Amino acid sequence: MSQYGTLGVAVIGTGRMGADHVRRISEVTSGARVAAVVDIDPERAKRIAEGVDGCTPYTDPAAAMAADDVDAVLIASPGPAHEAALLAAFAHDLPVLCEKPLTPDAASALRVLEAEQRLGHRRVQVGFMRRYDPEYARLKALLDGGTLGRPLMLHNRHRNAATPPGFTNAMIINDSVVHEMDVTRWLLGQEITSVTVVRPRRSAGAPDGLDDPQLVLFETDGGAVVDVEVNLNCGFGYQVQAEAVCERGTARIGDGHAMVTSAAGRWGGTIAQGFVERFENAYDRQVQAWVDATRRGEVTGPSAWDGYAAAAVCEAGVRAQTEGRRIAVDLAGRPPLYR
Ligand code: ISE
Repeated sequence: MSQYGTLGVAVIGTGRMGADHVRRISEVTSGARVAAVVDIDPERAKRIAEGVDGCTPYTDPAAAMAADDVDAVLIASPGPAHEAALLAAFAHDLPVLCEKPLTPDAASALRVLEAEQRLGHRRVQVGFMRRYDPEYARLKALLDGGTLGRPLMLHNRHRNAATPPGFTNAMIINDSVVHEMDVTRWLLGQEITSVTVVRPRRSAGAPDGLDDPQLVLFETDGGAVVDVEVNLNCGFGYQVQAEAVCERGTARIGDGHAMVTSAAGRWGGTIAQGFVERFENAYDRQVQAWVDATRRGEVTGPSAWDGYAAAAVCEAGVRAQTEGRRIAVDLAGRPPLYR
């Protein structure tokens, strides 16, 4: 690819997120095209590739990465397949946008960090897309500006209409609360030092075997306390809200007041029904930022370190859930590449 040429992206995994990224890169993103799609199901890969000009289907990620027209990789396969795909991308020294999780556990995330350090330069952006949501970005700018003083608490609400079949208690932490782990670290610029999980009675709306909702508490190395209501079968829609309580004021996002109607003696708005709808803009901006940075020869956004730190906090979170007590986060030292 020339410096100003179109970036040829291989999309690894064509499930819900992967297929949505293929559509996004083809129809929304500028400066990039989908050069390859990879899926273990050859028919699915072929079907998706047929819909995109000049796109080749593969079943093996390494084969796609070796292709001449592939300049960068978007990993959207299931979490357990990420480590192998990341290491293959490093072997070809290709830039990567990796959907969360970086890998499913802290030990494998550390191996990825070590491999990236052996390369000697950052290659990975992790798909913590909330950082690209305009409301979160405004909250971050406000906190960084310091006019409200230091942040003391962060109240978060993470509500989904319903969980998909097979959703487990560990997934409440690893799939859902992981987003608040990342935004807490990012918004506050602090590391999470411990996790506690408290559970009210189960909602009648929770499927068998799932303890939903839960209240998750983080403490940070900057002395902040953060709570997360994670409520994944609330029935009424998808809501993600955050309120920062600072020394001289508070700031809240996620109320969804983009449009309020008044009619027939009532006022109100609508609630998004899923994360693809609520965060569509954030996904678009995330991929565009990755493509733009890659074409400039830069790596920006959440790093492999952020992916590892989230994995370490998730491990504490799952233990806090099962052991019913406050668990300290076991975090390795931050290597110079990520400072
Ligand atoms: C899902 O994997 C996500 O990433 C969504 O943002 C989150 O709201 C949902 O609970 C997760 O299952």
